[in-house]
Amino acid sequence: AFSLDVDDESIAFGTPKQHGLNVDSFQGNNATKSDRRYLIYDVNPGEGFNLRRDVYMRVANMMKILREKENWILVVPPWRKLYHWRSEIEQNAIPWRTFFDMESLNRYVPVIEFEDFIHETGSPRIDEILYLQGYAEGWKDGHWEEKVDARDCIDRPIYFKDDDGLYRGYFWGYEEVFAGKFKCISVQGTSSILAPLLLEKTSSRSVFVDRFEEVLHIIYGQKDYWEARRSLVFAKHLRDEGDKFRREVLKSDDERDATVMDPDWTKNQKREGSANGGPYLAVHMRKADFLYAHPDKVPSLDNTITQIKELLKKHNLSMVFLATDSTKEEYLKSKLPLVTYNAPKTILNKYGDGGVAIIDQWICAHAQYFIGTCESTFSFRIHEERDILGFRGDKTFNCLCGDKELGK
Ligand code: GFB
Repeated sequence: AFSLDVDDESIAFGTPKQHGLNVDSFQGNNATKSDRRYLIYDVNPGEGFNLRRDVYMRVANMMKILREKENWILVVPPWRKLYHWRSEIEQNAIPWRTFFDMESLNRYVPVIEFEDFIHETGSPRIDEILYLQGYAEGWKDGHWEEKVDARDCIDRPIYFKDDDGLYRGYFWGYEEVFAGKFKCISVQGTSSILAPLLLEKTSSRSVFVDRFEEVLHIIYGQKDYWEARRSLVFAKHLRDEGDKFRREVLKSDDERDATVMDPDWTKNQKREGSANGGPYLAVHMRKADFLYAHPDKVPSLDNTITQIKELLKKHNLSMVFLATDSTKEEYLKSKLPLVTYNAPKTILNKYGDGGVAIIDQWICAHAQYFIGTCESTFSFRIHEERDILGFRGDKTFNCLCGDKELGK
């Protein structure tokens, strides 16, 4: 059994507490608190964890533009229970520090938790909500252009006006929180299109942009994308747990595997091929709702086993690490030299299904060879992590063939 001694109770969720991170230390942030403006955001509740990480990068890159003009601080939304988090434990109002290293995020743009925002402004008030949506009429004449306009709400708003004229609704379980103004905004384009709106069209000090997934990346795959991505370092307690499993079960550690990283991500510039990885093949096998959403991408058990056997032989490996959201038993019966990470109760209770998933991703990211499930953002994020660690592309950007592609 693997257990981790975490003495910092504030990391765990359930009871929001101050984490004490000091945004004033953010490089270049010399301004006083009084000129701060706050950008709070959130994503459609139905979206999964790894798309949410992608949306964070879109927001962070827009923050760069805002900060060229004004002292904007990013407020990250507490994690509410996601559709894929099926364990029978309380998983609401989870702070970001449960999953991510806030100091690393702060090296890219200044970021605070929502509870810090309330603490800092001394009030549960959000000045204004902008609720993003598409255009009711769709694209005109099939012509796509970047645009943004205040419009009537297409769907019935999830926030409502109370008798005092204040907007109430779900604010991550904080019942005292309310907003002063609310507007629906139709938008088509990248997140930069929102900058003039925030800088010039509103003077609200705190603005909550909901449904941020409606806007796209500013320059996908370019320098800013990767900087924002690299700043999304997993929380140390999760990396430590993954490292412990690597060491004790997979004979894998950073010195041997050439995956030592500087704690400050801005100092890491890994050359492709510099990382060797641990002596195992890692497989991410996405199942559950993927079986219905992307049936062509999920191979049968037999075909998965055949592909794994071929890879073991080709790469001269004798151990398989399997990360999956399916029942692991069927694979364990497959007679493959296979191991899985089975989180002890202490870890699950403290970090939830989200934390356990990150540990799986971390272990996959350190394998000599990785193969994931096509189209899964869970696998995409592992690809990126390996890219950052310095793995070769051909040992990273792989996905299992579905039965159709194999002609079976
Ligand atoms: O992360 P995610 O958006 O990736 O959603 P996809 C999948 C979730 O399932 C993860 C769990 O965040 C985990 O909670 N999960 C999947 C796993 N694979 C593993 C694994 O190997 N280990 C562990 N511990 N957990 C999309 C969703 O998922 O799939 C969409 O974002 C939709 O909402 C679509 O459901 C069908 O991109 O794979």
